[in-house]
Amino acid sequence: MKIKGTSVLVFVALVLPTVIAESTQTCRANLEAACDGGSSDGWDGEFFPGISKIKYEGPTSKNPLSYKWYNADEEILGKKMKDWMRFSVAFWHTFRGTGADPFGAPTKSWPWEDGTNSLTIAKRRMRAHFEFMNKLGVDRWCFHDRDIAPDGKTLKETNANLDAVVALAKELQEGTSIKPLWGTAQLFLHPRYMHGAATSSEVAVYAYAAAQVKKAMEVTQYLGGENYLFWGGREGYQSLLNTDMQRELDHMASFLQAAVDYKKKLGFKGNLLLEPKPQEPTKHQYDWDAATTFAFLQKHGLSGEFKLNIECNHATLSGHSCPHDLETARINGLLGNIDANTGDPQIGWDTDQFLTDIAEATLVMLSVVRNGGLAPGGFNFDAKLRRESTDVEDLFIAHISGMDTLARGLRNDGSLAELVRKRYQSFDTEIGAQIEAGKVDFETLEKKTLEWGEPYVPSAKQELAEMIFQSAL
Ligand code: XUL
Ligand code: CO
Repeated sequence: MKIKGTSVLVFVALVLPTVIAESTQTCRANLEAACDGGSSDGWDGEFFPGISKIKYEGPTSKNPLSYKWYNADEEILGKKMKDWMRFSVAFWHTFRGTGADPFGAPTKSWPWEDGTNSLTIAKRRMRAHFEFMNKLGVDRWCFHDRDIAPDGKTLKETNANLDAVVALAKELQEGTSIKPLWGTAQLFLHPRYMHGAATSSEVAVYAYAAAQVKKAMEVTQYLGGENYLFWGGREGYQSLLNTDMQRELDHMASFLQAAVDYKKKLGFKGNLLLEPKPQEPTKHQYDWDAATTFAFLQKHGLSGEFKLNIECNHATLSGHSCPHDLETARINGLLGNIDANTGDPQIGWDTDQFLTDIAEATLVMLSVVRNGGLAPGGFNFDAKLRRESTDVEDLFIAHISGMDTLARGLRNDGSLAELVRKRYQSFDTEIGAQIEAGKVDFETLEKKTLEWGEPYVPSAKQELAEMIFQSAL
């Protein structure tokens, strides 16, 4: 194995002795050298020929392969747009999405794929991913362990596969500002996780999941990942009849506590993130929404150790709006990351579409600005092309459109601060301040009411609020 720089070698030797398997040869980015144990990954030249680096051309541009609103280095509200946004490509959708659905076969046949899940193609795919990020001008990416490297016959073999692809990713990152926004372990695809991972009825599955998370945390740190994520896709139930809910939730808390402990052992500085979703694939997922997840963290003494990754389509599945869950997370000090996507108002499942609604983006950005940004989190495009979109350039267009929509949201001032301030001004009084400080008892309030008589109740001015908001778009 080849890693440049002695400090990296010393670091790996001291802190992560088992992260990278020995003697795994990595493919060079330029593919001149043979790789994959002696044979090249068989792809020469560019993966996206004819598409050059995407540039900012301004709102009047008609070029679909240009940014109209996202101007990375432009300052808005005291920060560069790229620092507000911290955009990330989701490896699983962009490079593993096939267009298959429960009724239909894959529709996408990207030229670099050969229909296998081999290590050779995993490496070739990783090189395509880096060319994509470089051309898009996005320097963060998110991955599941199993997206980027194939399962082996044993955990050891699987880890060795992962090490081989991670070594290539590390090499491709070198000399760039690219790094993972977060990594995660895929604890939902394999049949062993059918009853859950941390909440499985089987202790050996709990242990397997722990081993998988341990490794995923290590490689995330090794790649310079800024956060580590848990999405509990199968942590929930299909039927309460056969479920010991209390026991499962306690197991989940023990699992997350062990992750906190291991993070500290690793010296991993990023945030641990939990991603709420109400259901799908389970009937009920324990991390239902931001409020439920917050209550779980508090009950189990885990608050302060985790932030939330709010996904817009998950928020709407839980019966909220995306801005509702963002604000719930924010006011509780938990807003750590956003999985930027949207659902379809007529479809009741997680369609993971790129967000193109400017009003929604304006409200999303309002929460982000109020939060002072998302760092070390960012916006991960947990979004995929429609099944019917099958051109390679569609991958670019989808991301550009999602990025421009959020950039436009940042440029809009959707804040109705003055209107909201006025609405609550009756509390900007001596008695109001005492109430807010929790110092007024019922007897005092009864006395006040007898003195004041029937209260004056003004208009909420909702239509005015809507009018002002619309004119900001
Ligand atoms: C599933 C989902 C996941 C997580 C990562 O709905 O959002 O892709 O973001 O496991
Ligand atoms: Co997500």
